[in-house]
Formats: sequence, structure tokens, C-alpha cells
Amino acid sequence: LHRIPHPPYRVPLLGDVLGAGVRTPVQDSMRVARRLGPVFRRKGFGKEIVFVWGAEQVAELSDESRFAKHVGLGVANLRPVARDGLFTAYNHEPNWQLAHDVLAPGFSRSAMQGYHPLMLDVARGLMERWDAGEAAGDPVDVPGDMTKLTLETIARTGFGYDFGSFERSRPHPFVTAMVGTLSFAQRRNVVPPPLTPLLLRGATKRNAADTAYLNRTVDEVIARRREGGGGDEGAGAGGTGDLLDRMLETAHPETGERLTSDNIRRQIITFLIAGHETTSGALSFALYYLARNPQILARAREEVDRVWGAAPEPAYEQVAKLRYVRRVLDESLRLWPTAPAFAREAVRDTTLGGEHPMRRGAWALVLGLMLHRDPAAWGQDAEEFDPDRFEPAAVRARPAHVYKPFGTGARACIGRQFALHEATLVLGLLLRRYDLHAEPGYRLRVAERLTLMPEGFTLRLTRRSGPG
Ligand code: MNH
Repeated sequence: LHRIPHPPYRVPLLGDVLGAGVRTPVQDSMRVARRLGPVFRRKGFGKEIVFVWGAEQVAELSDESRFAKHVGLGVANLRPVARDGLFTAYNHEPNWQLAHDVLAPGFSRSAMQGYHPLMLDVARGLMERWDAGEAAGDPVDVPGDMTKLTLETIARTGFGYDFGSFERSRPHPFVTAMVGTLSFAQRRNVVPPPLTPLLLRGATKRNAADTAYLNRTVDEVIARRREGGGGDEGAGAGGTGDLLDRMLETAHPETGERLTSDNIRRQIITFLIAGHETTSGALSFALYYLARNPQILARAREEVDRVWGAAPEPAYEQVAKLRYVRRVLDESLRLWPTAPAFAREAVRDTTLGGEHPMRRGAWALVLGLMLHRDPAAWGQDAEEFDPDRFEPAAVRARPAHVYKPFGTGARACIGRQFALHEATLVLGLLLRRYDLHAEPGYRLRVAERLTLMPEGFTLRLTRRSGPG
């Protein structure tokens, strides 16, 4: 450990707090990373964290024979809410494999085809709202509205549940409670445990209320499905039903085991949380970059017009054909991976980069946000937004393991295709229908609440003349 560089001014107890913002720990780490290089450590309140972002070292940490997911920091702080749900389960917990196997078919191509009409329906709901607002000339709150959209999408496709987000002027209380538990989890990372009762007393109480509210909502979702019987308002297509049907009705194909009702509750909360914040941020950053780069926007829109033609609504197959729109998303997730870091632990004694010995169980945080900006992998212009980096030839020319917005290995994101289909569809629909006008004075500020989000980002939208 002593070989790993750390910031120069260390204060007893407080550690490397100088220059550390409580609200932006991830972005602070970017600055430290640039100063200290591909492997460094930071200490806060007695906790020492090793950060890794060099392409070579991350490639090693991606080797599943030596490393696995580590449930720590923000992920661990979600345990009280999500317990052994897919995202927060420890590798050794039997419910991980069980739930993974039961739910994996819910993310297959054919399942996605079933979700497509519902995703379209949710997007229509957003555009109706925006059309009405256009008449009034109101700018739209992009992250706020994207969050409504992605929450509605996962709730309706996954569980046949409608939060009515677009009909509300304020976020649904579920969202408020969820954001509450997320920010609480993040704040617990930066407050030393002995001081938690003192500094976070009110917050701890509020968190308990938030958690209770999340549980109640989820019980209601399950009760409605049980009352309603088959859940035929779910994804429908093919008769396989949605994620909730799968969890209630499917036994493991080999062992015959089923998920317990408490575990189903954990999975629903997990999917409602994991299934929308990050996608909402990805859409918001993509819209930010599109609005700022007229040539890129023109190219993306030209593709939408060409691929979708005069069809009133795109068919499932027409979404994956938006290759350039997809690259805009990939590039947005490169510069701002909305899940900016993930943790890896050694599964046996090993040495990282030939110089850092790690015992079994020792862990490090992969700072994807910086990996994605490593000039050694991405070139000297790594800080610039350029979707052409994701042209197939350019991708082939880069080393593996330099792009990890969805994590890595067995515990990588199960919702990746879901998120990409949803986000590409929505960007296509919006590009076809609206001209985007950014506030001239807006400078990107990134808010952190475990995930990243462009803060205070608004757009004025006008209906485009022509198709759409
Ligand atoms: Mn998602 C795991 C990023 C969308 C459900 N997700 C992960 C991980 C990352 C991630 C990174 C791995 C975390 C870790 O190693 O600790 N996820 C994203 C991003 C988007 C996203 C950037 C959108 C963009 N995720 C989604 C969607 C869903 C979803 C949509 C559900 C519909 N994600 C999950 C689940 C896991 C996960 C569940 C945990 C998988 C596992 O451990 O088996």
C-alpha cells in the first residue's frame, strides 16, 4: 500500500479532506487522479480507498479468474433497501444466481421486442406533455423529465405499474423517497461512522421513512398483480409476461427453486432504482451534447429521417438501425458514465500491475469516469465529444477493457440492452419531432447522488417543420 501515491496533505483523523467536496466526491477524485496517476489512494475519515483508472490495470481487474465484483461503498449502503437483490447481492449469496437465471430471459431480444410498444407509449406521454408546454414557450427540465420517462418505462414494462409521472407536477413520492435513500447512501460514504448519529440524525430518520415508503409501494405493485391475475397488461408479447410474472411464476430451469416473496420485493426495488436513474442521466447528457453540437445533431437526425422514413412510429427493428444515434449515446456514456465507478475484489492473493500485492478480499475502485478519458487509450483529444470514436474500425483499433459504462464480468449490468434500446428509441423520437434550443448561458454542472446527472439543464423545444 505504501507504494501507492496519495494526496500530500494528510490530516490525522480527517485524512485527505483538503479539497474534498461532500457533494462531489467523484469529480474531486478526477482532479486527484490527474495529479497522482493510474493507481492512487485517498483517505477520508479512516477509510482508505484505492482508485484504479489506468487502462492496463483495469484490464487486469476485469480478469474474472483473479477478480470479482466487490459490494462496497455506495452499493453496500443500499443493502438496507435492496438487500440480496441482484445489484447488491454478495457473490456468495445463493439468491444472486437464482434471480439472475430466472430474470435473464426477461432481457433477451424477444423480451425486448415485447417491451417496445410500451416504451413507445411512455415516450408518447412525454411528447404530449412537451407539445402542450411548447405552446406556452416553457423550457423543459431535461433530467427531471427524463427521470419521469425512464421510471415510467421500467415500472410499466417490468411490473405493469403506472406511476402517472407525466400527470404530476411534482415527482412521484416514490421518486422522492428513492432519491432520498440514494443521497443518504452517498452521504454515509463521506461521514465517519462514529459521527453518523450526530450529523445524520434527522437524515437517518427520514431514510427510515423513505425505506418504509418504498416497501409499501412495492407491496402494492405485487398485490395488484396478484389481484389482476395473469398480468396481461405487462409486456404481453409471446405470452411470457414481464419481469414480475417471471419472478412470481418461474422456477429455476435446473433446480426448480423459486424466489421468495421477500426477495421479489428486493428485486422490484432494485429494478426500479437501477433501471431508471442511470438511463435518465445517459439521455440527459446525450441531449446536452446534441444541443451543443449542431453538426452532430444534424447527422443524427438525418439518420433518423432516413432509417425511419415516413413510418408514424418506428418498429422494434428500426431502433437498432440507428447506428449513429447509438454512437452519440456511447460517447455520452464515455465522458459521463452515469454509474461512474464500480468495485473489484481479489478472489485470491495476487499482484496488480506487477507491483501492488493484493490479498484475497482486498478491493479497489475502478474509476470508469477517468478510464474513459485516459489519453493512452483514447488519444490526446480524449476530453472532446466525438461519436466517431465508436465507429467499428475505431473500436477494433482500441485495446479491450477501456470502456466500461456497464461494469464488467458476471456482475455486469443485466439491463444494458434494455437501456440502450430505450434511450436510442427516445433520442430518435425527439430528434424527429423537435428542434432543441439550449439556454445560451448554461455551463455543464454535474450532480452526484451515486449516479451522475447534468444539473439545472433545461431545453426549449419547438416542433420541427417537416417529418415527425
Ligand atoms: Mn445497470 C448493474 C450501469 C441501466 C439493472 N449497471 C450495473 C453495473 C453498472 C450499471 C456499472 C455494475 C455495478 C457493479 O459492478 O457494482 N445500468 C448501468 C447504466 C445504465 C444501466 C450506465 C443505463 C445507461 N441497469 C440499467 C437498467 C436496468 C439495470 C435499465 C434494469 C432494467 N444494472 C441492473 C442490475 C444490475 C446492474 C439488476 C446488477 C446485475 C448483477 O449484479 O447481476
